[in-house]
Amino acid sequence: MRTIAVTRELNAGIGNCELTFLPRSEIDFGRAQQQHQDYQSALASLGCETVVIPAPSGLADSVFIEDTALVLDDFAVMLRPGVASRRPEVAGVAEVLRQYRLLKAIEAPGTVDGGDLLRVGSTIFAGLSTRSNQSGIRQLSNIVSDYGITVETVETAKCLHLKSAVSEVAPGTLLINPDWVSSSTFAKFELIPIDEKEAHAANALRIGADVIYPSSFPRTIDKLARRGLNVVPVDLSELQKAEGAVTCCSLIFSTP
Ligand code: CIR
Repeated sequence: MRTIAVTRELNAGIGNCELTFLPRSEIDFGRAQQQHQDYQSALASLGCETVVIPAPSGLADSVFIEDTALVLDDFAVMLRPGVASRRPEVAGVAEVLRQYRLLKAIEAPGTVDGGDLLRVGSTIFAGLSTRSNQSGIRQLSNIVSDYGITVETVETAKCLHLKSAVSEVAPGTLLINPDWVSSSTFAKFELIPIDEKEAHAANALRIGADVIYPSSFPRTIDKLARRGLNVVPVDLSELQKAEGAVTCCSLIFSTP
């Protein structure tokens, strides 16, 4: 099996990105491009074949490709992002994913951002957030239930997406910010709390036995390393100004 990482080029208009919890600050486009390049190199160094989709003009947030689709083993679900400005991103991603998977879709009035979907084994935890609504989560649940996958809704309020608050760093081991999401929801898993001085540190991208992770959270990196995890640090400081993180810049899946 090959591991594919689909990414999307950074849009020159990223300075006009959507922002929910952060104030707007200037993004250095050249630096952001270099950081995005380094992120893609990190994916390649871990054995991923990267497929890069061009970014059409006008789609300021298109680099955050995770929010447009959920790729599962047998099919992919094209999502319907919670903000209208991001919905035109979906079509270009669908064109690429249809080469690998049968496509299903979330329809209006449902909305789901991929950042709200945390898959752990046969469960998808779905964040009910400013971006993902009951209708979207219900549709997703109906789509995946035929394939033995269960959807559990998790309320989020203090952060953009569920995966801002919790992500998987090893099979059955979750990195969590317990101030942003209830630990009791994930009681059956091994939990690693982030360092409390690094509120945004719970988003990690697991690629097999390795974890791509922002270099801006050194205290939490120490914690992960002490647990024996192999952390591959990437500097994403410019994309973090756009409320981006490591999971949101790729769609990762296996293909023969
Ligand atoms: C947005 O607000 O939609 C973008 N500026 C950031 C999206 C980040 N997506 C993610 O973490 N899945």
